[in-house]
Amino acid sequence: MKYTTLESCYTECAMFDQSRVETYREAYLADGYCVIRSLLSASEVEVIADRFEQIWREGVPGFLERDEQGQINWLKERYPRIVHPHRFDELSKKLLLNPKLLAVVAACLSDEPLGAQTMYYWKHPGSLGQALHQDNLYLQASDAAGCMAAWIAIDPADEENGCMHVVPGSHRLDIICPEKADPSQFYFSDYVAPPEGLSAVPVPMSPGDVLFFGGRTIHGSNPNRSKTRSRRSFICHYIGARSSQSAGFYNPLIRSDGTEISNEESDGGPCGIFVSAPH
Ligand SMILES: O=C(O)CCC(=O)C(=O)O
Repeated sequence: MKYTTLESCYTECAMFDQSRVETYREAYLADGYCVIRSLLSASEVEVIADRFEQIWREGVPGFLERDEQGQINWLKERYPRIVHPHRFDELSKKLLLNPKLLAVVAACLSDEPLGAQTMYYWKHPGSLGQALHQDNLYLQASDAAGCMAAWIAIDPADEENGCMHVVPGSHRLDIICPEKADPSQFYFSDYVAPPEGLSAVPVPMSPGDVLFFGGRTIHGSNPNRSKTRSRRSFICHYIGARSSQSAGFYNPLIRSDGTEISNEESDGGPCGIFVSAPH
């Protein structure tokens, strides 16, 4: 069956086994991340993929315009993503507030999750990767353990097309000040080297699998080296309601009922720079 809205897919939410949330939380607390296989159904994935193919084709007036060459302005050839689609796209906002994602994030954070950011990566063949980094350098949630991502695979993701890598155990570290990333491999300038004794592991995923990771967990991805396969993904970032401050770029934050609240703006990160850009 082909759905055209996420609402119709939500009936499949009933298949989500709430009793397993505690197991996911334990894995998250032990390693700094956990993967839930097939958390989103094939129908949900299809609705998301269709919507973003439409956005890619048509653009979004005021948010995603095409230039004279027909390129979408800030999506240059090797740049793989758009940021904050939930601010112009209702389906993306619904996905940010998807009850399955919120249930897992709430359990892992032991807090009410507030939606802070969405991103969609097309990561077409040849797109650059995103060097290893920690998200809370950018979100600056004042409760350092209180920010989290839900990374949803739209395509099969593996080492060839630039799947995610995470550094197990790095969630126990403080925020590390980044070095410069190699611009021939990564479109993002910051790079956090895993400290001695820790190393990055690839996380291959299938469509509908969701990778949850914390704001201090070191993670990133390599370039897409496939000649034919994109590595599409939808990503949600959350800040726990306990954090009264966070970076202004993520305001307004969105509660599960869709209402908006704004945190006090954080007055700077731990590395002596204030980064208000997306990461
Ligand atoms: O999808 C990727 O390649 C990187 C995503 C990421 O680093 C993030 O969501 O924080």
